[in-house]
Amino acid sequence: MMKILNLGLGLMMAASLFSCNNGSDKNKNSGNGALSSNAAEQVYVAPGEHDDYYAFISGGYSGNLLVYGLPSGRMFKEIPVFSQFPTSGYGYSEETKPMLNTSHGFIPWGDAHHPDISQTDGVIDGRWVFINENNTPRIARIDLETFETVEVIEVPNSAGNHSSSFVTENTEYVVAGTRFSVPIPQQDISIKEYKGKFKGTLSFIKVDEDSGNMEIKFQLMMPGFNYDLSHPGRGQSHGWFFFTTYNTEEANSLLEVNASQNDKDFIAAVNWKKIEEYVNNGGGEMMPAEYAHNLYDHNTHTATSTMKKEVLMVNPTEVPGAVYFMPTPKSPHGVDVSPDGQYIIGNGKLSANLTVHSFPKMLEAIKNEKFDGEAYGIPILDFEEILAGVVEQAGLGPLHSEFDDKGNAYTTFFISSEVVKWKLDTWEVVDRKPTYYSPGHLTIPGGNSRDPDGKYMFVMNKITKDRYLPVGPELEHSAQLYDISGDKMELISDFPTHGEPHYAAAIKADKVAPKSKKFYKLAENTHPYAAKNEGETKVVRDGNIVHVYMTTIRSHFSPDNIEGIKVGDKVYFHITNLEQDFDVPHGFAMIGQNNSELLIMPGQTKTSVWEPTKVGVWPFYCTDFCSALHQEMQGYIRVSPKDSDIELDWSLGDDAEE
Ligand code: RUQ
Ligand code: CUA
Repeated sequence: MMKILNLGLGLMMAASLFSCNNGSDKNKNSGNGALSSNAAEQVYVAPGEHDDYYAFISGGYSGNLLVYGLPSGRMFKEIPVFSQFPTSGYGYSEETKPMLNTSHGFIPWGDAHHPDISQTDGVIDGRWVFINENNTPRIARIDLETFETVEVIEVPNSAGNHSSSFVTENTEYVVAGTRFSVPIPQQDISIKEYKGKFKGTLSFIKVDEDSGNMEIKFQLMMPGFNYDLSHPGRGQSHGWFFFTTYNTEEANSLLEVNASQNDKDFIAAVNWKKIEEYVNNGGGEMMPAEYAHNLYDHNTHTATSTMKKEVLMVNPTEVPGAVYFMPTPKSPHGVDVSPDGQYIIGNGKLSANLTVHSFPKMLEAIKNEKFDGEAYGIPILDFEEILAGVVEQAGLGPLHSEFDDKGNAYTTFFISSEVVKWKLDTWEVVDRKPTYYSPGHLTIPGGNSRDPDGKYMFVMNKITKDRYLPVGPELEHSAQLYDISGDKMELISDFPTHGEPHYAAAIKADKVAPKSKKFYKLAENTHPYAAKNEGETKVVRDGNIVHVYMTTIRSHFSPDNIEGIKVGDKVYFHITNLEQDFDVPHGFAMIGQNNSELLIMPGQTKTSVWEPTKVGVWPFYCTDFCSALHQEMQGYIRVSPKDSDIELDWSLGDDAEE
């Protein structure tokens, strides 16, 4: 959570000029607000009916991605990304453990922030969602046919991977930027040597057009500022990427004071096309690095983790014309680009005004060398020369902006707790609505594209407020949904989200739902331990390693009786679900197993390990209610002492194999 409220007295006094809604006053529902039956109708999705939009909301410190429907605000799925997830066995099964591998070893948790949907021609296409992990820098890709995480790439030379993971308008790149600058390469030096010695990298990760596979194309070695957020240019500004910075003071302690000294920080404008060309012509230098690249295969149903050993580093001062700094007041947080690519909005989080830069003016200023000094060899553009306009007194503490299809922008204000609608080109405020809590991000479906949608907007909290029944010391996180189709925004509902929601991406349901996978074809299953029919099931011993090739079908396991397992064995249950129909997973849970259950989709094989420690006869069962005879879906394993000479034996019903 950001602690902006702790800032100087001046700001607090300024804040008091604005009405500060904190959610405790129920009478402040404005206009024909949330309690009217009209609003209820607008979010009512009748039983059995489907929502119009998918919303992919960050699960924040759960490390996961949450799938919601709009306008209902109903949650459909929690997709595990950076954290182990016992509901499906993600990060617990042998197949998915490699997804959480990093250069620091296996990491069971992550802090997810900004989902972004892939684009084609500047329009979101519903193929993949990318999301960043802030703590141990990583970017993940989620496949929107299976709604599963299929790739995770670690970002080396980075720390606090926050200005990530936003895509360019043809998904050429997914971009990541470091929030914390660090010594590069890492070394044992005094923290006091921060200034000048610590650096920040911006990473351009190439996305394969067909497979979606990611590969770090190059990293830019930037001055040791904090790179907070980023957004791609589009349309006329396609080929550029914009990153906000704070702490251009390069302080290494008490940043809340020391990083708020400069009146202006920068938005870094990066001409990635120019750097790409430089790199394609042999520019840049390979430097040693260690980072994991983890890839899940839908045929083997297995992830692999490859440790990469080097990365291409580019020094921006060696590529003339590639990087400029745009001075932007008051520690900008979000940077957002208008749908036509003309305006770059800097949300100065300690400011009451919004600064809007002009892309055409920026190009002019570059051409005419209208510079105002330089920082570490990077030209600083003259503020007045690139200014498109200022939205005056819009609110306090702007964080993020999104856009509709009618030339309006919407900005969240953390300190004055409101969302403000204003007009691009004229910069006039046309509407403001309280959000009842200190908001962070807001989302309009397609908002980060050339083609935003004008129907709904939702605002997500930073600091939780009492919108729901209390559930102990921490209140539940929340989003508020507004209808933005009219002149005035109308609050139509609240819905809870889980984990700090950070950002979300949303898309029309008909771009995703028709492609949603129904089951995996058994014929395409190339898992090395798959048993594709009950005849292929077996138990194989190799020293103290035992492989159980097991199948599931309504409503039994094959085999369901196993004898000859001994204390000290390491038993691998490889379970293939033989079902070939929509929505028939089976589960597997073994008593006393130091692991999670497995939930196995039709046609899939999953593996879990069990190391029995006690002699006896131990049951296992299916955890998913799969048929009227689900309770009968169970089995036994006999565990004998370590030195026992009981032979391996397995069977199912009358057709027992020997
Ligand atoms: S941000 S604290 Cu996306 Cu405004 Cu992360
Ligand atoms: Cu299979 Cu319950």
